[in-house]
Amino acid sequence: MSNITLYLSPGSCARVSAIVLEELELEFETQVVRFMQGEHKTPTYKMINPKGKVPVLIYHGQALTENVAIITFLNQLYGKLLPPTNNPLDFSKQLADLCFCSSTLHPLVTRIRMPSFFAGEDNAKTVQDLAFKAMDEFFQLIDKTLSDQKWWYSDNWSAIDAYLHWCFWRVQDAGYPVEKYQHFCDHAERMAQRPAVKRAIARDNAASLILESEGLLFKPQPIVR
Ligand SMILES: N[C@@H](CCC(=O)N[C@@H](CS)C(=O)NCC(=O)O)C(=O)O
Repeated sequence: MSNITLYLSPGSCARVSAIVLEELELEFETQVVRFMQGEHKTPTYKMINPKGKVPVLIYHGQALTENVAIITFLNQLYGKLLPPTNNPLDFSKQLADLCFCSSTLHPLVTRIRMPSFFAGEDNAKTVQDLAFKAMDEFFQLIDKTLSDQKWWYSDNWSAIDAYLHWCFWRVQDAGYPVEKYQHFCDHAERMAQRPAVKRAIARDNAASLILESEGLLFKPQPIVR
């Protein structure tokens, strides 16, 4: 039995934590959370994560939630996930970039992917249209940053790239016009080539197969445009 377990639901932002664990080449188990059954809102699951969300990292028996916290924790232990620095301001800037992913991009990803969750079926398209519009500003910023560098931090791959990649993939899947952002598309291609990313996706796919076999795979209805 491994000392590290990641609670995930396929396609969810837990993929960000799966990618970084794979990048670190850590041995870990995955535990599939059945959203369609409301497993994440049960008292048993809430003993692990009272917020009723994935991801949860169980590290040597201790639970840690939030991608930003998981990434910074693992980086403190193993390095490699963020550019090394002892400078408090530089570290805080890295934290700001992680928070940009989790607090600015992620909520828009969710509104693009599952607008009816927030607004009901009748208003879903309006919410998605607004989220498309809001996302454009940030995708332009990311695209510009990546215009003359391979990764968010120049030549150095970091966990920010994993987070950006998940956001890209999620909105692409929901019909967002990612082709408008050529440098971000190139970044996605580079990410897809990384063995760690391939392994994380394989874990997600395995989890999807389990849920599909149980009739519990969540597939949001695409918005007709
Ligand atoms: N800020 C959190 C976000 C966690 C989150 O929203 N997870 C979603 C999946 S992407 C979830 O568990 N949703 C289930 C629900 O809210 O019912 C993080 O980065 O870990």
